[in-house]
Amino acid sequence: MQLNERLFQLTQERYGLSPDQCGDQELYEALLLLTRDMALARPAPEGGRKLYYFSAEFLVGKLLSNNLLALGIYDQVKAMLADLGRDISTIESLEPEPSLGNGGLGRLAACFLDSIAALGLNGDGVGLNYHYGLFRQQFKNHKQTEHPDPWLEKDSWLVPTGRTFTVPFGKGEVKAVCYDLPVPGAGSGIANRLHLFDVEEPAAQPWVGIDFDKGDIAHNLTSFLYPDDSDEAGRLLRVYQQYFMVSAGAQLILQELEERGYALDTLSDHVVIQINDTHPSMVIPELIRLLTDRGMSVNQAISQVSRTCAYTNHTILAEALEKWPIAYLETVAPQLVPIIRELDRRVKEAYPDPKVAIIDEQDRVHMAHMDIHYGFSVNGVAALHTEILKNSELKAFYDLYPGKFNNKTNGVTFRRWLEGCNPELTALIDKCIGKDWRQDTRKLEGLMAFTEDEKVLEELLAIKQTKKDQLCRAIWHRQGIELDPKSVFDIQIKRLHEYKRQQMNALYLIYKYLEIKAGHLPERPVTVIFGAKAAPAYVMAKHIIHLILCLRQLIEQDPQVRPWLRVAMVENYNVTWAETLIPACDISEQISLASKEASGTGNMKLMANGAVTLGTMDGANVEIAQLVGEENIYTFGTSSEQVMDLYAQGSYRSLDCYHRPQVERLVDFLVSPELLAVGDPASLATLWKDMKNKDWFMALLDVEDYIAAKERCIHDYGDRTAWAKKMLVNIAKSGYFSSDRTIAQYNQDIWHLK
Ligand code: 26Q
Repeated sequence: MQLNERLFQLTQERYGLSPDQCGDQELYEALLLLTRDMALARPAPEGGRKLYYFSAEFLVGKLLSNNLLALGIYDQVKAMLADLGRDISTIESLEPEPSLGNGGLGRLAACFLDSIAALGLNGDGVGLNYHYGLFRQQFKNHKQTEHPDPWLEKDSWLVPTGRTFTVPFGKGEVKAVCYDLPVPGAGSGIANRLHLFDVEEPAAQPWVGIDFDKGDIAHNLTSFLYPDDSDEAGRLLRVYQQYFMVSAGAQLILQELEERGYALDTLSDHVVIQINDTHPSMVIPELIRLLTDRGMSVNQAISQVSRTCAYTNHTILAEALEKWPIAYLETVAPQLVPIIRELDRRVKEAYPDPKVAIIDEQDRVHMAHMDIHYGFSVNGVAALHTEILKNSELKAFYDLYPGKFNNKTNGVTFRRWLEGCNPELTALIDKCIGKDWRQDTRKLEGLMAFTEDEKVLEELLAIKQTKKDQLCRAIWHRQGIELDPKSVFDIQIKRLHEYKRQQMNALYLIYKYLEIKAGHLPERPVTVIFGAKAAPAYVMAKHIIHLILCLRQLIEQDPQVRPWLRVAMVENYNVTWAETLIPACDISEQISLASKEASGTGNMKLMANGAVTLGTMDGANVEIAQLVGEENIYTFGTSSEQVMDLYAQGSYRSLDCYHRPQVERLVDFLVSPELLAVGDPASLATLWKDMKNKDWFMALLDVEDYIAAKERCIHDYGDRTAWAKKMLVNIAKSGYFSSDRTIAQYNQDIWHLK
């Protein structure tokens, strides 16, 4: 059936209207169903081993245009809508964004599903269907407030599968219901699935302060995505969620194994499980439990599971490494405790070093340790990160199992992060080098032939201007903030965390403000744009948001400063915002304290859209620098080795840095009369004291170097041809960071799917 016939049929059935009589909302709903059914009708990949990608987060973003592109019908649908006098982007804007993730790790899982399907590989996602995704952020009185985000609508991408599993908790059973979201692969003709588990009867009115008796869990388990990567509250709920996800997921795996006609003792020949950070680590003891329940010996079950599970580490921040008190597990899943104790006993027998124990002296279970001992692969997410794991954080394990450790530098899907969000740039690339780069993004290197082509460089600058104009309109439309599209756009978009050092960027704003007030006008106007959510309980992160919003007001209300320096913070930064911000960026801020950012993936998306990186030698920035060469990136700051030495020796003294004359005046501005007049004195004073006396992530150590590098960057922007060349080199070299490459490497080295 033709697409327009199918659309006609759908709108008739649902609303008794023809498409041209429909409103935008009806058209959106009909298109959603049309697209979903086409994706569902695609076959699964054939045979071979099957991957299950277990993740507590899948930050998929809006799916309509993504899926239309994957199905190869985007242009057709766009034209069909145009014939009806409708604009596809208006229709797309009606889709709610499923915010089933916090940040990098969740978005990576979504890019991976996209690439697995595009490569035609047999791999499904396993996660949870949170009814409220990450909170919606608002700003009130220059402070973040959090609001529930009920993203689920009657019609959505999720389809009921009829599959249910019983999950046994300490306080009784809860039924897990499996919903599937189809994941069509671009160019591969197949579709995989994202399996999202839910409780049978979700609470209509979710409880916020949950008391963990059985009734609450049965109704509230999937109510909220745990929005926190910092605090201790809600930890027990987190463990319930994790066990629910892995138990249902493990049962699904064994059911599918049986359906495919394979015996249990061939599990590792037919299945591989990738554990996305430690949130799904309980899948190891759970699978051992399920296998032994089905009659397998303990030894054989351990051996099968150990050859099936592989673990990815995403962080070395101590506070993010999960260690659950065994008492929590006794409450949530007592049946796992003897299994974990046995796994720990075997480890202690073989390796007496307490550093590698699963259960420590304080009776806490180290999830990562379990993954490393009882998985066959351990990978970091960028070259530097993996080296740090091997030589420092996980050295004791690397000494035991050197063969298990491997690097898989992250990547992003260029279908969403270039073709989808930047059709203008895509068209220019196609015009220069043809369309083959879609299949192999390393072919973008072909753009290197155009670095002296003035016409191409001019077109590139014009496209950047178009995207900046579009961003200005979006910020005006959504927040009533007017920006100067001709200024330099300096953008920092990522979760708010002290190690990412948004506070150092704020110190730059203070520097610039004071310079302008002193009559030293900059060479050109600069706009600094932030997008960031702070975990609700992460107090210092909220103080930093407050500081940025106060600086914005101060600068905005000053007619002397405003023409030269503008600040904006987008409200509720999410995937959809990123799609507008990334193509419009001139300077990409990647300024984490070296050694702390495992990889970063925003850095890759920004580079592919022609932004020039201003960054530390951290995470994947190191690989970006290697690829583009020093003329095409601005690096600064203390090296990761030096930073790790400072921590090891406990020798960083923020006060010493504070007393440098240039630094002191910037930090003290936090408690200046000007700023206190617009902000909350207590909040500003707390941040001031912390920066001066603690500064755990060493913003003051690098701030002078940072300011100098940023000033160089803004100066160099003035030579438009030279800058356009830097942009083009960045785009040309970005192909390495496609998640298609990352996934091909996972498959080659770890999964062996086909
Ligand atoms: C841990 C314990 C208790 C509660 C929550 C958590 C928790 C939740 C989320 C710990 C970590 C996260 C998220 C981590 C994350 O997003 N890491 C990022 O992963 C990206 C993909 O690999 C990297 O690019 C980033 O560098 C890394 O910060």
